[in-house]
Amino acid sequence: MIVAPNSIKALAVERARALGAGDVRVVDARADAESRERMRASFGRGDLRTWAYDDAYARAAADPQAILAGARSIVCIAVPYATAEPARPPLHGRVSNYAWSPDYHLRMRSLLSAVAGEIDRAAGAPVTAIACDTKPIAERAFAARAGLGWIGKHTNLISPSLGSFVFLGEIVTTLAFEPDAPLRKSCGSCARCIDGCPTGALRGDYTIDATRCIADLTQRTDPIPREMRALIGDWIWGCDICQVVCPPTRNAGNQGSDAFVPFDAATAAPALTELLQLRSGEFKRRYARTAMGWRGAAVLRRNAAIGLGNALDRSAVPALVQALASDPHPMVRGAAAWALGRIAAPKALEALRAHAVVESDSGVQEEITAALL
Ligand code: B12
Ligand code: SF4
Ligand code: SF4
Repeated sequence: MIVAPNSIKALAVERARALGAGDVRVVDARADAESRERMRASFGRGDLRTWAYDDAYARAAADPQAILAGARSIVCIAVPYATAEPARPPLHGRVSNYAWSPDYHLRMRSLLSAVAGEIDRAAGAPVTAIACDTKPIAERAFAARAGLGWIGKHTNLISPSLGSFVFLGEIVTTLAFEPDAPLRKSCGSCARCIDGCPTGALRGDYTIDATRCIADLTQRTDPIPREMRALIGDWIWGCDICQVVCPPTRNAGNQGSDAFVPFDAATAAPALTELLQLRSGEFKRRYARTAMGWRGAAVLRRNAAIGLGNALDRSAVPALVQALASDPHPMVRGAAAWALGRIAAPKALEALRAHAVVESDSGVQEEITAALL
């Protein structure tokens, strides 16, 4: 060891802050039994049945040894990302603020790698592993234990100074850094996120039925359950409602750096009829660089159709009729059928009846039948 662990901790904190971290805290890397139990309960209830999470995941995510053998500390980092919402004209979709700028995974990875490199250099050996979003680690629970904030009733980590619009990232290390203390805070009697959630996903006991969450629904690669579609409103990727209404997050304001400003208005608030025609070339050009680029163009076209159905605007009928007639993906044709049934203008119903005769996919046929009921 070239430098004492706590001097390395100070170095890491300083470097992370210089690179855009809003807060940095350390927790010891003991397995977190509470987290494991809460995850097991959540998976047992089926709260995350759209994800391939199981008991083995819960065990790994609650124990940093799964990421780095010999782990003794975790440097938990919060990077604020809230920036001002661009103007959104009628019939334009709404994108969550985490997805309207360059993919945060890349930015977080570069920040975490730089800080981890600094730690390794000071230690004189590789002693770190980094994680952000994609690895099995209970990021919010460890961040809360490190004192970055508390887990709110909307289930996100809320920093008292930054709010909940923060990305979380971790540097797991075999070095023993002095841990920071957790905060003694909770949401108290506040219930704004629960009242504000349009789908009833939040139970009020700090748990969520993620299958009802718009963030989950808009990422699904199979048809969105019919009973959930009207609740999605104009969101075409993710949802921010429970955080926008959250007092500490409102008070924190927009603390995201320029790196999180929307690429352009068309990415952050796309015209729904144009999005309905999105093909893979344009998809790659516009969305591959964002955090909404991993599910493909058809998912976004499907979401545009749902948004148009919810807008209940007859001017969208021609675009939906075209999608019903010619979209190559049955899921998109099915969503267009639903939207036409919801708008229920004479031309919309006529197109549904005409298309029923030629549609070969049984799922789309079923959507047409339901739309005409
Ligand atoms: C799967 C996933 C989702 C799923 C499920 C979300 C969920 N609430 O579980 C869906 C697609 C719905 C989702 C949505 C979003 N996500 Co997401 N998601 C994840 C991911 C990959 C795994 C989360 C997971 O394992 N969930 C299962 C639950 C059971 O476990 P858990 O959340 O880890 O931990 C719970 C327990 O540990 C427990 N717990 C443990 N100890 C204690 C103690 C107390 C006192 C309490 C109350 C609870 C508690 O509470 C935690 C929260 O319920 C994480 C990255 C990661 N590896 O952690 C990002 C992550 C949680 N997501 C993130 C973001 C930004 C979002 C969205 C805001 C994006 C958006 N705007 O659309 C929304 C928020 C929706 C919401 N209200 O939660 C951030 C959250 C940042 C933050 N400030 O908390 C993360 C951490 C990614 C990152 N690296 O920044 N997400
Ligand atoms: S992100 Fe939206 S749908 Fe999901 S829990 Fe929050 S308010 Fe509800
Ligand atoms: S809105 Fe209120 S209850 Fe919900 S997370 Fe924020 S402070 Fe907690």
